[in-house]
Amino acid sequence: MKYRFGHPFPTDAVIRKVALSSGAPAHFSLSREGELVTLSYPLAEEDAVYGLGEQMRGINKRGWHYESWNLDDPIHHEGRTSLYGAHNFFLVWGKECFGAFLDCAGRVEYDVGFTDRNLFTVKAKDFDLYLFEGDSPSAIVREFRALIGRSYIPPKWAFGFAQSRWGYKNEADIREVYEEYRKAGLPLDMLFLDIDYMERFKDFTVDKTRFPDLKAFAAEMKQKNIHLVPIIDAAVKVEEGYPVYDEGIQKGYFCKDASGSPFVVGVWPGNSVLPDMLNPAARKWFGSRYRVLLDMGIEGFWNDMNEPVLFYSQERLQDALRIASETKEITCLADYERVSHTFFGLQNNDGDYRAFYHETENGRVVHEAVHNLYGYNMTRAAAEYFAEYAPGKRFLLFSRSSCVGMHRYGGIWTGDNSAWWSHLLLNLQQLPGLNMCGFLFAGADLGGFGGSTTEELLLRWLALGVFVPLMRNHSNLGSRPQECYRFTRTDVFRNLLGIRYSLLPYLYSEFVRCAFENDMLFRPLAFAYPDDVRARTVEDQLLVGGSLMIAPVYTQNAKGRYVYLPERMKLIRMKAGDRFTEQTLEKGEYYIPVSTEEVVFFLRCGKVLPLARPALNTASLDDKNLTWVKFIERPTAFTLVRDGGTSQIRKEDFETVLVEP
Ligand code: MIG
Repeated sequence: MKYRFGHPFPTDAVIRKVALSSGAPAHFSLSREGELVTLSYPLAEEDAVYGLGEQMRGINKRGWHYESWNLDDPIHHEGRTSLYGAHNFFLVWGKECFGAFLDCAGRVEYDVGFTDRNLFTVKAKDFDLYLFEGDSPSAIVREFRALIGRSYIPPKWAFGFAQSRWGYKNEADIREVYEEYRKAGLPLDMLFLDIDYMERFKDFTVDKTRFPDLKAFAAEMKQKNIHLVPIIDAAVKVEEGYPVYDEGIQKGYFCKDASGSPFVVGVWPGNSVLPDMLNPAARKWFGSRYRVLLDMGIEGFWNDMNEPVLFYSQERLQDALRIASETKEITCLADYERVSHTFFGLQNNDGDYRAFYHETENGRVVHEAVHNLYGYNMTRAAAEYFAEYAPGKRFLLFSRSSCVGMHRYGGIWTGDNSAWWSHLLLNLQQLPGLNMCGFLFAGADLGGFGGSTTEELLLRWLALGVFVPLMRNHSNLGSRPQECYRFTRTDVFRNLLGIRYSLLPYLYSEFVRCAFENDMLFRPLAFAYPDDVRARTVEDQLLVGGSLMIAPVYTQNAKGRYVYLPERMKLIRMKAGDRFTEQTLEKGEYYIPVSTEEVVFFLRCGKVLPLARPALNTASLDDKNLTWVKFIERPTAFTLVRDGGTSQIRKEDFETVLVEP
């Protein structure tokens, strides 16, 4: 059922035509204040609310308030309400079971039992509301996903391990990381280039003093089975003579202020302009700029700063400077506050998001009304161009900012987390919400982006990361270096990374299956064991695909943890290689010892798990000779996907293997 409120801007999130229903939507009561619509739903004690994509605060979202307003938040602690993505799908489950999607380009506010524990409200203007009914959460998610289209599938090499850091500044740095990985026998598929590869942070340029011949370097690395993955930022430097700037200005492709002049903002390159990602011609043009790097043999990118981040707008900065210079003396606190606030308020200021415009197919639109579509359309720009550049080829592409709809074009990483134990748990808790919205290719910065990681935190984080599609160790400029060879127990890191490659045939096959069947790769226990009251509240364990349950350790100095088994399962312990030990456990609560040297997980009853020999990279992974871990009494089918990994997957690439007990 679909209902319209106000005049929604078309987001292209939905790929099917759905007729508008008449009358009032079920489940909610409605109220209006001007254009703002509030949907209210009374929560019963047993009601849980799932979804909202990458939002923080648990798998069950009840008990807090959230906002869909794409925002760069480098220190996202529990007190915050919005992150990088706008993922407006949720599912209410308790006395009834239904799903809702707000197809909305602007701000949406959720109060999920925050103000009143028993009341859930959603506030927005100009949106389409889709309601989904079904027997189970999984069925509802499937319905929603069918409506928004198939999830992006990256090339197979993108399921390998990636090392990244803001601070690798030239070819020598990248080479050194590669050499260290190789010397230590640590598996690796990708090395990331952060903004320092560019010439003064200018998109689609390469600093010749740092990377004299990126094309040759990329080819050499590819020979070694390493893909270089450069970053692209949203904003374009203002600089005459820089072709991307000149062309964009000449064609009128940058966002403009009310008077029609390009809107100037400060980001890494200094004064910059924002490509109008919502103008189809500008989007096409921006996408085609990736060609410079594609021609150098680059096959993967990450799109950053596309909320979009505004460190300042030129106008607001001038105001702040004026206020400061007019204040000759600070004689009272009020003077101080006036001056300091003008500066503190510069970044990502709401007023600035109201001060520039997009030229869309539907006319001129103020940015504020379509804010959440910016990163989505930057990524779409790239993906649409890749499809033209090399039809049928799969590229790696993921973005920091996103909105439902972008899941068809690329994956995401969850932005600037911190080297905190709580963010390891957050990583786990974000995954089901993301999967519900079609973001299957996702991951967090392993080890934590900001702050100082520790060997123990990184090892524990990797023990979760081995199950997550995007497995990337990434960290901030100036933070403690955290490449896997930086610590004392290199052999343990080697084993953990090796386990990732052993698990790859399973993960990859299940990922592809989930994309084709609109399934979730990561499910809360509640979804699989709906009648189990205990399972319905588990916030720190997940099902991974059809066969596995994981329960990672996420506290410091732990020697293990309590795990809830909602049914009989096999505990699998892997330390090195594709070797494992197994132990059958009945349904119940257990304290499971888990050292930092192993990956422990559970095989569900009636299921099988293929394991490959560990490999140094995906290219040398042998997915023909598999060992099967089994918990079955009769022959059981498993669907393997063993395609070449670089061209579009077809149904014919699915192989059903019958595994004997
Ligand atoms: O404002 O390019 O989230 O992954 O390393 C910081 C530098 C800009 C933010 C990204 C992070 C990246 C960093 N970027």
